[in-house]
Amino acid sequence: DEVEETYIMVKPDGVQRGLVGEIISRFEKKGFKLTGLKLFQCPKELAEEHYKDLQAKPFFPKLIQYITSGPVVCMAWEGVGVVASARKLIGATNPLQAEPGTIRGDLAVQTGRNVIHGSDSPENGKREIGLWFKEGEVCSWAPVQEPWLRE
Ligand code: YYY
Ligand code: MG
Repeated sequence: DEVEETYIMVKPDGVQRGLVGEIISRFEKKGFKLTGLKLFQCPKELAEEHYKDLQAKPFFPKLIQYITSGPVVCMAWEGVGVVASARKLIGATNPLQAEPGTIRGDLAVQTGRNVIHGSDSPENGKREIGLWFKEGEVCSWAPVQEPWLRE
């Protein structure tokens, strides 16, 4: 089992709706390690780079408009299997199809306002943390709960 990193972001609707604490809490309680955290107003160029694989999609301009419409909360989380597990905690892209108990399933109703981003692979986790965080903004630390999470 590999230690992975994932980039998690509360989108502007999640910040505006006061869901930041609730969302961070779900990852904390699961037992993952927070290694980076900041509130940030994203420039258009960064949003376009982050979503560059979706450049050709018809919804791309609206997506960039949405992500840059207010501050986001940028997070880096670390753990064994954290990438796939975070995607499960987040739920399906369309919140109406997301299972109850997931973040999108519990807290959102529309794909265009789905409150949170999570990296889709360990490679993209590294890439996105590198995009959104500067050198020195990601911390390496040892949580005291570690022996109580893993035998
Ligand atoms: O990884 P995830 O966020 O679940 O979905 P992606 O397919 O990577 O799309 C990124 C982002 O784009 C999605 O969270 C909302 C938006 N989007 C959209 O507005 N309309 C679609 N039909 C598909 C995606
Ligand atoms: Mg994606």
